[in-house]
Amino acid sequence: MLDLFGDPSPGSPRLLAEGAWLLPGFATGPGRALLTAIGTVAGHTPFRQMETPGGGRMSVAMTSCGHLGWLTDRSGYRYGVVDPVTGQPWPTMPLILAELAARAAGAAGYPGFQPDSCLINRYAPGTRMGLHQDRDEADMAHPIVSVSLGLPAIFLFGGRTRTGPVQRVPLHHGDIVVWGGPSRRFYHGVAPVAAGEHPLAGPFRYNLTFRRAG
Ligand code: MD3
Ligand code: FE
Repeated sequence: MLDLFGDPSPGSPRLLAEGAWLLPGFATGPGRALLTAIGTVAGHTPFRQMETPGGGRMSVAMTSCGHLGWLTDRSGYRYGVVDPVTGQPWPTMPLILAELAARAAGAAGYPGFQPDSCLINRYAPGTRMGLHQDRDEADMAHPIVSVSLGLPAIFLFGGRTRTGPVQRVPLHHGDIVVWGGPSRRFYHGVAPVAAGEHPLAGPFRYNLTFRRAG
């Protein structure tokens, strides 16, 4: 069968870099339930395009669940316990999300991962994320678990410096990447998402990023 959205069955883990594992299709089975959980979270705390410290606006729409949510505005990047849009704490992390993240981390060799933050990124066609490092978390020893859903994207994965070679890794619906060890500090980004229609997610790519932020 012609499958435009990648292999729906889990594949063998692939080492992308020191400490970074691609788990192909690890989240394909629960994909529909994960998208439902995203909808529930977004019903409480809507997707928004946040302002950057430089005064631009992010093309990616974001929201969060769990104790801490990632924020950017004119005063900088940080984690916070209150959603500035609702004035309320972020919604509790749905159990299906927390359990998936812990299982994926365990499968990649990081047992006992208990995320306190899940950033939900929503990419419309044409949106991208420039090369950056994730360094707003208190303890960088914890891994990051990233779950891709909906439209595919090309993930850009560099090294310790912004310049230098960049790996291009296609990520499909249901793929999980666990970033730990040295790779935790590597530069990374997402190439502009191509237009399309995903059977479960419609015209969007979603990425869940689980972190121990506090
Ligand atoms: C590699 N999100 O939200 S997740 C982000 O697809 C972010 O939405 C991208 O980068 C997305 O910060 C990529 C994959 C990812 C996340 C964290 C990393 C890759 C990483 C930290 C270190 C190295
Ligand atoms: Fe990142």
